Amino acid sequence: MSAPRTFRIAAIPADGVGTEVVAAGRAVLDALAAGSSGRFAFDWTDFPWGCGYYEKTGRMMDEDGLEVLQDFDALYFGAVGWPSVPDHVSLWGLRLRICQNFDQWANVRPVHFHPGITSPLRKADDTPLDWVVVRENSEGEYAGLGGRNLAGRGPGNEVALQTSLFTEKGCERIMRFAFDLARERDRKKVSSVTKSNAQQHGMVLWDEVFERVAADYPDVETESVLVDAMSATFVLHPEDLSVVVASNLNADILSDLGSALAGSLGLAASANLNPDHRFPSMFEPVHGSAPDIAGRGLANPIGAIGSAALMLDHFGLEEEATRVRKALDATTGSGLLTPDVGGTATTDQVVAAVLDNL
Ligand code: GGG
Repeated sequence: MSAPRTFRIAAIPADGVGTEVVAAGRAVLDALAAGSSGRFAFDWTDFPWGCGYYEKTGRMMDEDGLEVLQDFDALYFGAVGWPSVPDHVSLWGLRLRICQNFDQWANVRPVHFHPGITSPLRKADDTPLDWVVVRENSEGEYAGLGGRNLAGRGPGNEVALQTSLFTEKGCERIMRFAFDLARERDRKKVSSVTKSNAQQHGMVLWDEVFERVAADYPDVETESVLVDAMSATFVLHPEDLSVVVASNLNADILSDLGSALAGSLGLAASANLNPDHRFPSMFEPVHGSAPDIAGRGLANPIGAIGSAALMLDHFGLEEEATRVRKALDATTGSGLLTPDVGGTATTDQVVAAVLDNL
């Protein structure tokens, strides 16, 4: 038997339902490790960062937090945001700070349709629907460039500038990532999404790079679609989709649309990857902190558990990842659902069922 592998994971539940869903994913991972006959283990360290921490310290995370996180094999994140802290302060102070500092430039967001969950998209012939949004996660509209209060303008005349940054290297690496992913899927197709008719600098560069990269993947079908048209395709022809690659903002919006169409934002998993493996990658549900249901035991843990499955893939534990996904499908298929997807089950009941189905 080869030596057991211990994966060091930093748990950052952050705000609201983040605490409940990170605990859920952790229970599933710990159950797998307990049943692995010592093949692998998870060594967890908790970080109490987030809006509560900000209220006490004026910071969303410790000053040396990035240095500390650097030594982990992966980061498991909950959700950021709380009404007491402006959203741009909490987002930039924690989630984006981690993603950008660890160059987690590929954000993979599968849109998966679970059995037993009603979706407006299910076709009469039950065509299987399954696609992945690949979000450029390091630049674009989230470059953080711009400013306010330009000189010489008084109250009522303030001007704000928010600049997008598109680099040829940034575009190329996310596109190659999307093409490589498409090659692993049954449907070998990449849809590139921009608004390049209106955004005539950065997004035209994006289109040009896409065309150049596509030439290296003649076996993969391609299309370039404007984001408004792609939103309609998500609703009207989802069976045409396989891998959808888009800039930071467009992909964020499209992936929320995808998960809502699959039944709920609470279902969507994601991986913020540093594919170069120089820094830790971060796994988190797509959803936010949901202050309206936080602390009530009603959060849907499926997105967070699905994100834990993506972490298992990242660790090379693909068999275990598949077991988790099957357990999730078996759970939803049995009708045990949280209120966001039409059921009455609590978070804990869903977690118990997933553990039973493992
Ligand atoms: N778990 C994801 C999360 O906490 N999202 C909070 C949020 O507001 N995200 C905006 C973004 O990432 O663009």
